[in-house]
Amino acid sequence: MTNRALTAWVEDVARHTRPDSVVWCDGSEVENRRLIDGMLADGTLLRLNEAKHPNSFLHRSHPSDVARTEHLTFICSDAKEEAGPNNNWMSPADARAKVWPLFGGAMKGRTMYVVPYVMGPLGSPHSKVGIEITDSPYVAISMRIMTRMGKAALDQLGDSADYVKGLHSLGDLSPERRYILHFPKAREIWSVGSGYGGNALLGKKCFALRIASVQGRDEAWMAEHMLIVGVESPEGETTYVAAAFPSACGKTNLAMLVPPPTQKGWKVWTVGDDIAWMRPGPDGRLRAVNPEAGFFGVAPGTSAKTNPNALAALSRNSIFTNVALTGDGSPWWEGLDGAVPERLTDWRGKPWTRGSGEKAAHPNSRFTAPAAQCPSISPKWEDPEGVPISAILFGGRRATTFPLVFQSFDWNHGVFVGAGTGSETTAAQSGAVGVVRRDPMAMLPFCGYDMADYFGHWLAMGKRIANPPRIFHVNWFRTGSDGRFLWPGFGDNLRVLRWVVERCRGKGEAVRTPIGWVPGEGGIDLGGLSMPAGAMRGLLRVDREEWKPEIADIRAFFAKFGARLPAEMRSQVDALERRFEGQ
Ligand code: GTP
Ligand code: SPV
Ligand code: MN
Repeated sequence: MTNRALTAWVEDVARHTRPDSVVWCDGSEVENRRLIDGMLADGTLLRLNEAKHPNSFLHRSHPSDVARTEHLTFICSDAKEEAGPNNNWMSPADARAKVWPLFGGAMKGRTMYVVPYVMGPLGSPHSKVGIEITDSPYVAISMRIMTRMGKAALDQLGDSADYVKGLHSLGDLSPERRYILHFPKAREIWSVGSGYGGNALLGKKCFALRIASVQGRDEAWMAEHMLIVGVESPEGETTYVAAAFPSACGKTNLAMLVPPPTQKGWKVWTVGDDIAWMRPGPDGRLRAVNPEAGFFGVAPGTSAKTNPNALAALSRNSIFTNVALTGDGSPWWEGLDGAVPERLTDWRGKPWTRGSGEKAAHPNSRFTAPAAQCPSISPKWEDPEGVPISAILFGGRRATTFPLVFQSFDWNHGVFVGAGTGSETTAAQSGAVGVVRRDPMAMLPFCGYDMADYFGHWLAMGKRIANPPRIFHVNWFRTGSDGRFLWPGFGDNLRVLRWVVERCRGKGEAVRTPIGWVPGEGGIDLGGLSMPAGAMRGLLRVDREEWKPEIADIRAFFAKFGARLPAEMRSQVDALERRFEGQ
């Protein structure tokens, strides 16, 4: 190691946090074994049934530490206005003064791991290096799955000072002393008091979205909460689609979609399931890479019926967090195939019986699995140039108002559609579940600066891309009067992707509505589906009465940004309202 600035920072942190020892992670198999053995010995990990789940482990996080905590997440830009009304803000000086003491002696009795990692394919012009210092071996082994971790990252970094510094300590795991801080100017992250997912695996939401969104703004690219898929037609033509849905709203599922048997010849290839880094390529198209190397996916609801590719991906070499455990040492969650076992150990480690009325797995329990193990992984998933994106989908969970799919009129209108997206909240963040909140581009919790400026960045990017992707909105979650989902979803979402692909190719039947282009009758292939009569009409309906309060809500949300909101966004709401009035 010849990177002096890096060693100096590590020494500085060690002097303050006082670990018993410091380990620089090389990412090797031997090192991984050693960390796992240590955690098996102290109970941080439990080995699963080796025959059924080779080299796989269960981790239970602290019961008060099971999801991202947005109210404890801060953007520490110099000025409050830079962070915007969408973020909590502390001045960098106040943040450092308040939180540095929490790291004081925090690693006493623990090992400090220095985890070098690359986000993006090794050596790709899209990729970036991060260093996470952590006292959690669970974080270290998770980073080995989720990123390109260890020696390769130090090699890529060399003596450069261009890396994102991440400092993480479990602290005492108290929510009272939990802070997730981002210093966009210093390209630095401090996280203390949590060992969970997006709070602790700093390469993911903290770097690849919050810090990277700022880098993207400064360097003319985009860091987005998006899956990336290739949709291959029977003729062998592959169209790449990126899609932004809020947390626990279907990205992993769409990324790994298995077409229904009636859709002969269609294939879907997984490039990424959570984050996309995108920049205009020399060919004038938007090129996207998946900065991650693994999936940190929602376990509940994952089954052979909904997502067989995820099940295959997590069949070995995987870590499970807060799932339930069967008598034979297998992971279990609500929605998994087969009969619900009579007895289980629940996510807290307590005995559970069927009929107890409680969930055995935490609703935000997750699997951590290597992307390379996914049967649908795209041959291009590590292409250093990225894949060319033809369509961007926005979406959310909406019981009403939003049709199954619609296409925007053009890029700027598409940006408005993304900016106006709302979704019912899920268990992926602490707080109430099922409440509609505006979640522009599924980035509300992840945009590292003022979202009004972020909308401006999107508008500006449209001008930089000679051949921009077409922009759509999808909603798999509209319900009928009985409260049930009208659309079968999952594999059948391919039918919607086909319409999207056709529209990108200048085909596909569509009807103009005030909100955009909606598939015409026969626009979506329903062959082999048995849907109740009228369901499709209900799914595609654009109802003026439903849209009135929606538009009012978008206006109220936009108003929070004051004069910073791009004028284009206001003209887009006005135009939408006028189109309804003109009906
Ligand atoms: P994060 O990892 O939190 O960013 O979430 P994600 O967007 O990857 O979410 P994921 O794909 O794991 O979806 C989680 C939830 O959405 C599960 O409860 C799924 O059952 C449900 N879901 C996904 N796709 C569909 C669909 O097409 N229809 C319906 N009804 N539910 C879906
Ligand atoms: C999300 O909440 O959007 C996730 C999980 O993908 S976490 O990594 O915890 O943010
Ligand atoms: Mn996510």
